[in-house]
Amino acid sequence: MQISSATKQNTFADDVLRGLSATPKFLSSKYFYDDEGSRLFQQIMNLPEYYLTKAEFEIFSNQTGEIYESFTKQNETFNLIELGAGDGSKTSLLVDYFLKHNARFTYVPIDISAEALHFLTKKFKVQFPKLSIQTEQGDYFQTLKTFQRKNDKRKIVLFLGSNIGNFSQEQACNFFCQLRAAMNETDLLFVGFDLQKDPRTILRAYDDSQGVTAAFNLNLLTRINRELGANFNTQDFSHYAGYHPIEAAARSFLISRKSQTVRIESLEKSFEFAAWEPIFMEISQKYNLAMINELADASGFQVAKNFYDSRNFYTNSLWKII
Ligand code: AVJ
Repeated sequence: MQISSATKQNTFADDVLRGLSATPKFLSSKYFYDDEGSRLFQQIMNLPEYYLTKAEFEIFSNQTGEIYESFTKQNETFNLIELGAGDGSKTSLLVDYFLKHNARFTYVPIDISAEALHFLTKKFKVQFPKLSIQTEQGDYFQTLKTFQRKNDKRKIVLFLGSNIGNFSQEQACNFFCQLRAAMNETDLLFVGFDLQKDPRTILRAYDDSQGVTAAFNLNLLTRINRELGANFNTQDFSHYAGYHPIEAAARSFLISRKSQTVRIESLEKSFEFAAWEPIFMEISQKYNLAMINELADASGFQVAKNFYDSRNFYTNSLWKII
């Protein structure tokens, strides 16, 4: 997933410099997804502890018909737009059902990564030879606005996988306000939210027993080594995850196991780490219904319907414009 804005984009080097110069230090989770990071995230989605993907998949499998009916009543033509489509495995459940019910729509995946779009198109062309598909590469909001100008059909916008969790609540509000500005009166937004639940269940999802999440976090240091010429020794950092039940936020950190200096050649700078100093890596915000309603309201939307998995771990929330 990419956090993007309509204004000028910071580079990886800018963001690493800013984060490692700050107190406390931080790095952005949007940089987790290089090739190795994307592979590790696939592995996370298959972990027994990582319930999010399974819950959303359950909703899409068991309530496909209800979802379809809530999207369109009169079989009018629409664009099914997906922000940050990934491998499209959940969306393919919808697409399959829609095609079998003669829905008239074009699937429009939007992503920053041309490679991800290429991969997805190839897969969908084989799986769904009859599907009308139009990829749009670029920043979400910019791309949506341009799309809106050249296409007047109704838009149903998907933002799945609890990707919204990587934003603070304030960032999430800004994100939805910008989305709102690129949408019309009858358009719909379908968002995946991870819900509050037993804190132990949440913590296990971000601190798995096989250490895949640890490797996922540490991989960002390896990426900095490779792309910015740094000399992080990943053995000298350890992954630490926590869940704060009042803020309803899971957070992950890399902790410096000793006092050390790391050189980053392309920044022409060295960074000091005190023993046990943390780098804040990622937030995964959890929601309850009041928070979802408030967020919708604050960004110009209204919740039309929530779809839940059988354990009420997760919701796909359908929003209309107010
Ligand atoms: C892709 C943002 C939904 O926060 O649950 C998984 C990323 N990080 N394990 C999440 C992630 C650690 C994931 N999202």
